[in-house]
Amino acid sequence: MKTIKTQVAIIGAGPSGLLLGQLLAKQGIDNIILERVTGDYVLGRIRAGILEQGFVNLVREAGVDARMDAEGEIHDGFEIAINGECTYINLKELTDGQVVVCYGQVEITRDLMEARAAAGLQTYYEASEVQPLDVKSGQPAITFTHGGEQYRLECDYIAGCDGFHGVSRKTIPSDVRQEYERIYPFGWLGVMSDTPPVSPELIYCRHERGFALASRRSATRSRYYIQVPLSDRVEDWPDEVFWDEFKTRLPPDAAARLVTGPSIEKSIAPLRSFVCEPMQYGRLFLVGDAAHIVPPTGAKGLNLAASDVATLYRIMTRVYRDNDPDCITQYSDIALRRVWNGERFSWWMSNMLHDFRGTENEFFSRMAESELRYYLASEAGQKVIAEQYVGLPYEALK
Ligand code: RFL
Ligand code: PHB
Repeated sequence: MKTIKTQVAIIGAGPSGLLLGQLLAKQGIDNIILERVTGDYVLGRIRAGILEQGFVNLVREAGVDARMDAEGEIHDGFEIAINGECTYINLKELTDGQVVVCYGQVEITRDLMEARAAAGLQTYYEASEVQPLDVKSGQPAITFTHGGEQYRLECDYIAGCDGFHGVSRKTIPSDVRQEYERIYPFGWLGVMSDTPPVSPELIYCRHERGFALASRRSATRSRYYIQVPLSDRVEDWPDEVFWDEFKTRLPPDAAARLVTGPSIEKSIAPLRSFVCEPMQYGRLFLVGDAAHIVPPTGAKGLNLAASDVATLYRIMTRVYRDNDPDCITQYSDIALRRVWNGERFSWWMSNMLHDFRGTENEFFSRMAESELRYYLASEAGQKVIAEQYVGLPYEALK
């Protein structure tokens, strides 16, 4: 067994692990990332598209902002449609100037991977049998296999950035770990196509046939979603069938502008709300999807991952720069307060925008539509949506 050493061992080279690694390196904190799959495989996962200002600021702090600034689009607001009738949520006006940036998760991840490689920071891709050990002791370690060789990585701390199916969360004993979950009775079918998007900003649609979202990646690349039953498979949705259904759920003026074309990616994602408490156990910290999942309706998944990264980065900076190891106990409470808020917002938006017929009765459906109409009709209601969509401020350490 080969023994290697670092200060912070990071499991997972998704956006959480890569962003954390880059920020720590900027502070002179040594880190090694272990990733189960190849870099190309990580970049094949098409996920989020909307970045809060807090995320953008962190990417700047990490020094990886050049392409995001050049290619990311600033969105001042978005539309919410109820059966084709649109209300514009003007984020900029409703929140004293805050906006969001539309820039795909794949692009951010690629930028972070390239910056990490350029800085000569160590990542073991295709690391298997990754196993955190002794996380309650003063000297944790991770064993793993890479290229047929067995390794022991000794470290001061472990950041579990390995997503919902990773190994880190399961390292916390089940009598310590509390999990909270809601599974939704439908999924999102997502389609990417090299066609000009129907709208310069996003349109979230509540429609009697089910939810739809018109998003984008650039002036020539569209990202569209529709709510589908959980039993559906991608093969049930040939392109023409998808385009017909998507068009039906769009507001009429957007539908008239819709340009269709071959899909370049098509997948179905289930919707889930999930939180694991606590997010810290000994010297192990859970970050991002390893600790929490939200339905994508509020565009919060990646943004919550970023606020965890911000908190852990500040804590690690204080541990190493100010020699204050006790500050690690603040992590879980600070992270969870923001996580629960994001969970609540995503759950609320999901309830108001989807069709729950089949599992909930018609009364639920009327309540959800009435609630959405109420919030859209008043400036106070729009502000409630806007201030959470742009993202709540990050909490400072004590
Ligand atoms: P990720 O991106 O899942 O990355 C975790 C990484 O850890 C690796 N890994 C391991 N490595 C070593 N050893 C192990 N035992 C390992 N187990 C796993 C994985 O290979 C992977 O590379 O988590 P991270 O970095 O926390 O980032 C979180 C975001 O990816 C996530 O919040 C968002 O993408 C959520 N999400 C969406 N968010 C949005 O805001 N808008 C969306 O439209 C949206 N769509 C999605 C999504 C998440 C999805 N998942 C998780 C299935 C669509 C999907 C399908
Ligand atoms: C996306 O562009 O993929 C996207 C945007 C906003 C959401 C969910 C997904 O709420």
